[in-house]
Amino acid sequence: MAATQQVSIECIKGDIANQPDIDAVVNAANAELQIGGGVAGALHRAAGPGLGEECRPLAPIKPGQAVITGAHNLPNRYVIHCLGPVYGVDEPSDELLAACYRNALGLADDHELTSVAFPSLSTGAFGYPMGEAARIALMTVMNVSQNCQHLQLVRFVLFNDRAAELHRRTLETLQHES
Ligand code: AR6
Repeated sequence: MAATQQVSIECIKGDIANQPDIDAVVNAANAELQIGGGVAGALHRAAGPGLGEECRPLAPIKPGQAVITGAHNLPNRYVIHCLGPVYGVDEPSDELLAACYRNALGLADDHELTSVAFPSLSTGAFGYPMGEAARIALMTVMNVSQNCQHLQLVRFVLFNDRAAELHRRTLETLQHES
């Protein structure tokens, strides 16, 4: 078996639709994989209508699931669409949220991708408290990425300074705990 390599995890403030140095960006999708608000709005608008068309036969997906498509007019190679849990509705929310990150990284590694950018899944319209979501997201990425053969960089792209700082502090805490 090939040796796995150390994966860098970074947390930045930015727009998930504008990450040109990244192989695959992750969409906080709806079950129908069509344009929505927040991340799904930003990515589908930037990608153009071809993304919705490619998604149609892949839908619907279930909470925790991930599917991969081309990136159309986005400056990336792929989009990985994840349906996060609606907080307090899709249970167990923590396991379903972790499954999103695990399944997305599995698809990225299957496609031999070296870099993936995630938004903070489920923390907008789906109501997941960001502190809890950040811990689950970062812990899952730290664990799963150890078993990826190709991955070198995972970037969390957060919409404001407060969210970016929260993710950086959570990452530091988890790295000290491990
Ligand atoms: N770049 C990075 N982060 C963003 C961006 C952006 N361009 N836009 C919003 N965020 P959400 P969810 C942040 O609602 O909770 C959609 O309508 C945002 O501040 O996009 O998984 C879909 O159609 C928040 O912290 O995703 C679904 O129905 C986080 O990204 C539903 O909402 C996720 O917010 C999915 O809800």
